[in-house]
Amino acid sequence: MLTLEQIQAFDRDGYVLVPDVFSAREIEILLAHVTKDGRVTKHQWAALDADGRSSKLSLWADISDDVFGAVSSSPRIVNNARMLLREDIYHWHSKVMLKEAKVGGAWEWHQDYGYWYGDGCLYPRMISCMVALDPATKENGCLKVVPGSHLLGRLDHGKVAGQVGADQERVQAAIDRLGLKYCEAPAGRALFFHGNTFHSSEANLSERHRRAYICCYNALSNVPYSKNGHGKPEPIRVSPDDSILSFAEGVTA
Ligand SMILES: O=C(O)CCC(=O)C(=O)O
Repeated sequence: MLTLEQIQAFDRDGYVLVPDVFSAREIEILLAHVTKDGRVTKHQWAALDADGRSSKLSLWADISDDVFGAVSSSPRIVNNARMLLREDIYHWHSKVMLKEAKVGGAWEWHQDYGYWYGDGCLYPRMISCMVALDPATKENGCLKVVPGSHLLGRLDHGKVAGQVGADQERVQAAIDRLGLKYCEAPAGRALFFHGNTFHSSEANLSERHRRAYICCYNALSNVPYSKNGHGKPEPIRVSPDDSILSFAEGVTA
């Protein structure tokens, strides 16, 4: 459960980093499922960054019956996301960001709502939770955010190399005024960020992977008017708190 200070930080900054949301054992189990052939391989694709590097991810919109569904419906994420948006939410999509050592590409500056606006969501009542699966540092391309940028409204987005990015002149002006923050995180830490928070990450030229699990939610009051949205607009049945541990079979400590 988030503290009042953490909720106030999210309201002010558009993001909050929450330590130890998942234990070392839970992360070990999740990573074992990320690396074995299955859902992550099946849904994988890549988008080229401005330097031509490949930014890989694997994305799906259902809350599956596997360990990934257990994370996306975890009370530690869902109840906190409900609290931060002050309303009930549904699962939009979840993804594994596979920023591999030495080759993992960058993600250009954008707002998630810059993408999801195009799906027909009228309000930016959307939130993401990024869970570090590997320690995320400046060197291996941790997420960068512009504190307070969620209050600037939605910027125009357009093509930046093989990705969709925000108006770069405005992003730079916002960084000049508001600064930026590298969200370094040990494995198991979660970063909740608002749908309008500017964020990006640099390429991973280091020797260490930077993988992360991101689950995204939309307010139930904000179902897209189009038929293009992600996920099913229905309340989430949260999983039991120990449910990740129930997928430990075959994962050696
Ligand atoms: O994984 C990253 O570094 C970027 C993730 C991101 O920007 C997103 O999912 O919207």
